[in-house]
Amino acid sequence: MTGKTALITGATSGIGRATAYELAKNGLRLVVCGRRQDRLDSLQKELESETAIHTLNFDVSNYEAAEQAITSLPEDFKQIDILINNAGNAHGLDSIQDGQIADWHAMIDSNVKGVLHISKLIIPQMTARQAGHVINIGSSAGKEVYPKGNVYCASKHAVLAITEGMRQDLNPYGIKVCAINPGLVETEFSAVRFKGAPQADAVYKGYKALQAADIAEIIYFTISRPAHVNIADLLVFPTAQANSTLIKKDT
Ligand code: NDP
Ligand code: 8X3
Repeated sequence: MTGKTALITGATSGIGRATAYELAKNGLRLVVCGRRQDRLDSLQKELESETAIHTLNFDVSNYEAAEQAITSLPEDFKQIDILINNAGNAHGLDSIQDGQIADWHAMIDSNVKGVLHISKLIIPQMTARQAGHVINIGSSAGKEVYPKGNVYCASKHAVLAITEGMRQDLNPYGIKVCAINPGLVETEFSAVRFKGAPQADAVYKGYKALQAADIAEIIYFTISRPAHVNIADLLVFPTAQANSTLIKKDT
């Protein structure tokens, strides 16, 4: 793995940020992406003594901005060996009749179109080299639908469909494609979903949720398997969680 370059979207928080730390620790070079420049700057500062790191500030839902950012990569960061499509969020938790159009657009634009945009910009260099690894961060919400999850669940079902499509289309090129599908992970995810409202605090109370570092370790395990091994699809829950709605809480 040492010397390979990974591009991580959504590296300014949660799973993406923890993955940047885990991969840097294991000698991977990094291109880290997000929209919050102060966080990209601090990530660069914290990791630059450990590995070569380059930051890119763009919105994954904006194809032109993404293209400009990827094109701007300096020569020694242009080859991306591992693409981690992680950027995304839920926006709102509402019954279908009450959902906000702006929330639906945000989820489809970031979680679905964002994955397609960055994949379109990176995969052609992988097919040209006949090598590469794409990891899409799906969700347990891509495998089941829960009440009021409607559009978020649809976006993550789409991520799984895209992942399967990629695995088939990229099979002739020897490119590995994987979806990692977490259940509840304690990150800024719920603060974003509930727009900072107090409901967000309750989501991770009364049980031990997965931590971002748990998923980061799984991502490193996935990318560090031997050349002939592709972890194709992985579902991971906290022990307290059996499915999207069955969670064993202390009280
Ligand atoms: P966080 O809110 O902590 O992190 C989300 C990251 O995505 C941030 O770095 C944010 O960066 C980035 N991001 C969001 N939208 C965009 C956008 N339009 N353009 C560029 N960057 C964007 O949440 P998580 O770490 O939990 O989420 C990461 C992924 O994991 C998501 O795809 C989420 O759906 C998935 N997931 C999360 C689970 C959980 O329970 N937490 C469970 C299953 C899956 P910035 O704001 O700086 O742009
Ligand atoms: C995040 C997990 O259950 O909030 O994808 O949808 S959940």
